[in-house]
Amino acid sequence: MDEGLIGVCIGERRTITIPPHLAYGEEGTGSKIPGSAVLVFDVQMIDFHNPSDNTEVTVTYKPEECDKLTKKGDFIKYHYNGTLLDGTLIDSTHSYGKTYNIVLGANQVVPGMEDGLMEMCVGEKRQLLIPPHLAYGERGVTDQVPGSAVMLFDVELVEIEEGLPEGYMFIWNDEVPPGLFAEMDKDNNGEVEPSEFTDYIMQQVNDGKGRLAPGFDAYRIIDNMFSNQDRNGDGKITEEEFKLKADEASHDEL
Ligand SMILES: [Ca+2]
Ligand SMILES: [Ca+2]
Repeated sequence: MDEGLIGVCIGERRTITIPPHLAYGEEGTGSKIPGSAVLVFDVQMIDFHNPSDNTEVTVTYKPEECDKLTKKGDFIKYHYNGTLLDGTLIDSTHSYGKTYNIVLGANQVVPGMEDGLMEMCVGEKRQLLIPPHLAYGERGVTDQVPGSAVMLFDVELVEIEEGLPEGYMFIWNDEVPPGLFAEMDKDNNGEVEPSEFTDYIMQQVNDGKGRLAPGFDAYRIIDNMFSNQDRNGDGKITEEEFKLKADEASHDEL
């Protein structure tokens, strides 16, 4: 059957005759196929795809000004309308009346969608033809997407919020303020408690002095930053711990 299907095109019908040594041999199989049987198949090719196929991107509208392009780590808002090749509607943001929002490159959508949304500018519209292995695979999605479905998405990029450099969850917009530890330790007890830490970081963000990675929960990021500084895990950061971490130049260092 493998050999009989090589070179067939979509829509084509073929009769494939398979001799026993390329089918079930002298033994046969089950109760229906006796030994040494010649098998004759009538086949019609409905559709096929190749695992090396990529997402096919067609730009359907490009704004005159199209300089700022999406990249990994950006928080983006977009509209989509997703159908099967025969036009069957799978899902559309327009039916919810709001955009779909993701961090690009964070595996929040199928790989083909992620590819199709890269290097796109606000206002741009594209049509994405996504092969099954970059969409919902051989299994599909129960009651929604059949197995091995090629997906067709119309997408429109609505907004980009620029992400941080890869690996960073917080960055300073300018120089790191001197006397940082003392500034964070509001009550001056020689330790930075979680609330002091959180207040300080949020203050920097609100004042435009620092930036958190967009599209993630701010308090979760700050919690992680705190744990990272609190070397011995006792729930507070001493000046000594703070210095040690700063020397290591970790990614979301202060
Ligand atoms: Ca304190
Ligand atoms: Ca500690």
